[in-house]
Amino acid sequence: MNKTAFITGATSGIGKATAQLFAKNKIRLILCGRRLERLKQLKDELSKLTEVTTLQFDVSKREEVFTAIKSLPENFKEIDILINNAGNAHGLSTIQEGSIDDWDAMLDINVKGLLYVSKAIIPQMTLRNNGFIVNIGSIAAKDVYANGNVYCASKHAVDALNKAMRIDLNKHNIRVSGIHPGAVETEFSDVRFKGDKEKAKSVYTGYKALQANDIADIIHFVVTRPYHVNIEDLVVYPTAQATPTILNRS
Ligand code: NDP
Ligand code: 8X3
Repeated sequence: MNKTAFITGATSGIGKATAQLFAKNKIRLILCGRRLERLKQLKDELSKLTEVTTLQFDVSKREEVFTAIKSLPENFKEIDILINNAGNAHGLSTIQEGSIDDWDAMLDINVKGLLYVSKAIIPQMTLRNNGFIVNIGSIAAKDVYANGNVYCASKHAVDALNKAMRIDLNKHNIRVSGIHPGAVETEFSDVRFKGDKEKAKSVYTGYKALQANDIADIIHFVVTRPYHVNIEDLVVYPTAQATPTILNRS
């Protein structure tokens, strides 16, 4: 597959697993994240399989996003597939006790970051009337659970933007898909609980959570359908999870 994919949040979890699977399938890669050392390691690993370039930037910093994407080498400027994956939950508190810094982080990264990256990449897609955008939402985009308030709001916004993109980009022949995972065992809970490893680990104990590779498989399936097929929206839970809060840990 002689395509170029731009993956945000490629330094960990779902983004990294997607980069690894795309590389095996010879998709050229633009890997993004803030942690430079991880970007370098991943580039070394995946360059054995496909062409790779990296961009270090914070998706929530508007200038950084546009400057980084503008700096892409000429042979990487045509992007076929955008995976809007970078994001996290910050904190898990009631609305009355939540931290405003956490709220800002989630809205700036999960919503505005996705918008900035999309705004920088969409023009070369509309010009070519060709492209594929995959937005990583969450079950928190479909449902709201206790203490999830602002994270759920940020992912509901991703769901709305996913629908809006599909409508506005329809006349440009651009495919837009939303993928909404339940519990995936990544660094997600480390970030949510600010490095409290015990608390993070407890999220995934007593049942088999989804693994990053499971979501990467689904993303790869979605982007490799024939061009006339657009998988609009996909919600995926671990078998042990029925809703955000009903988990069979037996
Ligand atoms: P990880 O914490 O493992 O990965 C998050 C990735 O996002 C990292 O590569 C991180 O890179 C990047 N990132 C975070 N903040 C920024 C930022 N400000 N600028 C640039 N990159 C950033 O979590 P997951 O892989 O689980 O999460 C990926 C996506 O999947 C997120 O959107 C998350 O909301 C969603 N999701 C996760 C679920 C789960 O249970 N794990 C379930 C449903 C959805 P770096 O730190 O290097 O910048
Ligand atoms: C991550 C899954 O249930 O923690 O989006 O919101 S959940």
